[in-house]
Amino acid sequence: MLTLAILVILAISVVGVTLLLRQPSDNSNNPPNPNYHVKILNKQIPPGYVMGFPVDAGLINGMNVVFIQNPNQKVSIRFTAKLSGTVTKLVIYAFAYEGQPTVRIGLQEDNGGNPKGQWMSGNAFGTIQLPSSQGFISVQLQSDVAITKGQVYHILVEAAEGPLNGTAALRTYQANGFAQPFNPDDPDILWNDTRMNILSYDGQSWQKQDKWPIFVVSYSDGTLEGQPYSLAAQWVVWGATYVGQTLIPASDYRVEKIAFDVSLGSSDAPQDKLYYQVRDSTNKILTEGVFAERSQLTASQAWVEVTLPTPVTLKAGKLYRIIVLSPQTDLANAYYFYGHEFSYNSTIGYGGLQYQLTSTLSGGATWGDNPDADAIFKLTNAR
Ligand SMILES: [Ca+2]
Repeated sequence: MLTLAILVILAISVVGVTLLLRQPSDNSNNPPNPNYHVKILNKQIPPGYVMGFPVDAGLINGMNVVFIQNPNQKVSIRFTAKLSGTVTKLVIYAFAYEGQPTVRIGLQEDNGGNPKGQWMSGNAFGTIQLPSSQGFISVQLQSDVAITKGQVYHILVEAAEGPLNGTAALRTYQANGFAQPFNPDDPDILWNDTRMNILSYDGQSWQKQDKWPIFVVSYSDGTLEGQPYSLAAQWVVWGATYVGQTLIPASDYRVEKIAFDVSLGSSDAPQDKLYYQVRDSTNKILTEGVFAERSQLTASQAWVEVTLPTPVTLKAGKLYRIIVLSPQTDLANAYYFYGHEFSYNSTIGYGGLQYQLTSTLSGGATWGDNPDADAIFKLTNAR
């Protein structure tokens, strides 16, 4: 079993590396989709306040899988409903590891932390034969079901045939982050869910896996909730390729510390150190400096935090880019910059479309924002 998991992780990390070469789109300096409503709160931000997208401190790398090999085994994605509504469809990230297994995916109520053992509405599930290609799997429920904000539910996955014709695999994050990335009340922060987890059943008892789940709940009115990323990925920083996060904060901040999750890449030692910049929507550099010396970094991803010489003001509703660069380094793969991507739906990723991973291949002349990805980052308000 361990060998299987490692093979899958290796396969997934190969996918991650190919993404490094993805070309940014050419929507330079445009704010996100103008049809998207930008939320402005103008909340009073206290000194020392920290915000950003650290799921699990951002340091646990990679993906994992949970297997279902026979009808005794089940997997649950436990979550607290963020919304009330009528659920019509469930989405998970699953595939056939071997054979052509057919699984049932549905909703159950909670009973003391575990699934209750019966489908809501009698048949609030869908059945699907999993493909061997990895991807989001969507099932329509046989019967729609109302769920209530604040209540705990389980998306239960089990064999729909006996014996199971193969091995089903659910992809999860290794990270024990228990949050939905998008918080409709305040896009600047995560929506924490202390009850979120992955549970697995071996035929005897339920066990918590402490993994960050991948799932989306779709309501009859078209709204969605869940954790829509499916890939822990890295982007390269070198030469004219800079990477960072675009943000349109919902409140005013006076930022004095910036942190990203970075590492040395796979090439030889970079010639230049890493620098940071904060730019506004006109591409003007508001502040810049050294982000990390080469000697500070290793091949393992780690938080690097810098204190700005003078705090920089980020105004609610205005677009900013916070980026890292190494302009005198001419080795591709010199530095890696980490984030999460392949969002099932970009509007329920971290910060919705107000926050997006950004990159340039032209030394900052034009920028391409990536609605389906967000950097791992942290900002601290001045004290
Ligand atoms: Ca986002």
